[in-house]
Amino acid sequence: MCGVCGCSNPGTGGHAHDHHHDHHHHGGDNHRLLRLEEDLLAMNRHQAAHNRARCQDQGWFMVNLLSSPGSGKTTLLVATLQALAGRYTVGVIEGDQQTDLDAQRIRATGTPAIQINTGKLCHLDAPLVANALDQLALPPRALILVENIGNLVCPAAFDLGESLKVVLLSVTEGEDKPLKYPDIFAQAHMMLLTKADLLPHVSFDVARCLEHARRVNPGIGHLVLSATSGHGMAQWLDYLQRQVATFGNAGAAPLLTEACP
Ligand SMILES: Nc1nc2c(ncn2[C@@H]2O[C@H](COP(=O)(O)OP(=O)(O)O)[C@@H](O)[C@H]2O)c(=O)[nH]1
Ligand SMILES: [Mg+2]
Repeated sequence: MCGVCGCSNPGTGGHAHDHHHDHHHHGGDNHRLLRLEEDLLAMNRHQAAHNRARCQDQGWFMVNLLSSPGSGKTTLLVATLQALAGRYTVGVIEGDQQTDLDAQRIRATGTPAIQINTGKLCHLDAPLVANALDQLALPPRALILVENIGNLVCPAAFDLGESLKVVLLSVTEGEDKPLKYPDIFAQAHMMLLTKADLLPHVSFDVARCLEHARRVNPGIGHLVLSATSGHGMAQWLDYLQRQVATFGNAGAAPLLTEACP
């Protein structure tokens, strides 16, 4: 989150927001902001633990997709849903500050989607996801794909109760991003280098990017793919299905639907 202003608490402080101050911040204010931030994160952790327990009870495998805006999250989701059609019961939670454009793209595949509009908030949090889970009302044994708000900073601080964190980085964004925004790469299980079809046209060193990512997270997985050309999609789908199967084997019921061939 915005560590300076507590951006989910309008009016508590400030930068780059449209509230105004007629005073200077003093030590006391900073202390109060820090307390607010700690309280907020503690509250989020508490709700995330509830979400995780609920997913475990229901046999729901929840994936959190994280990236900057435009890296290709929705395009990858649509391609994934089309490729996996009929294999799983799936629900999607779409986070954006405004509009339900992404939810519409998802629903066009026949998959139920809940759009969360966060307004000024720059990340999804666990209470918002709990509410979306209520609305999705999925049956037991389902796959839940969450598209977080496009942002490489704030979503890193908010556990949603997911089982898998996947960070997308498109090859047009530069291989230095894991070093510049280490928190999100440090937490992710998997890094997807997207828009691989553009590699011939941009200066992006895949090996270097991987080296940067491993510097902040030695255990991070990686795949190079393009949702539009299909390059690497088979590996991504295979990875996702293996994660789902592992989750099933770890105690929750397997997620394959009756309709699965
Ligand atoms: N060339 C190319 N463009 C892509 C690819 N994936 C997404 N895009 C484009 O990138 C833009 C942003 O994609 P979108 O999925 O909306 O990104 P999001 O904001 O992360 O959800 C759109 O114009 C997509 O058509 C890809 O694999 N290759
Ligand atoms: Mg999107």
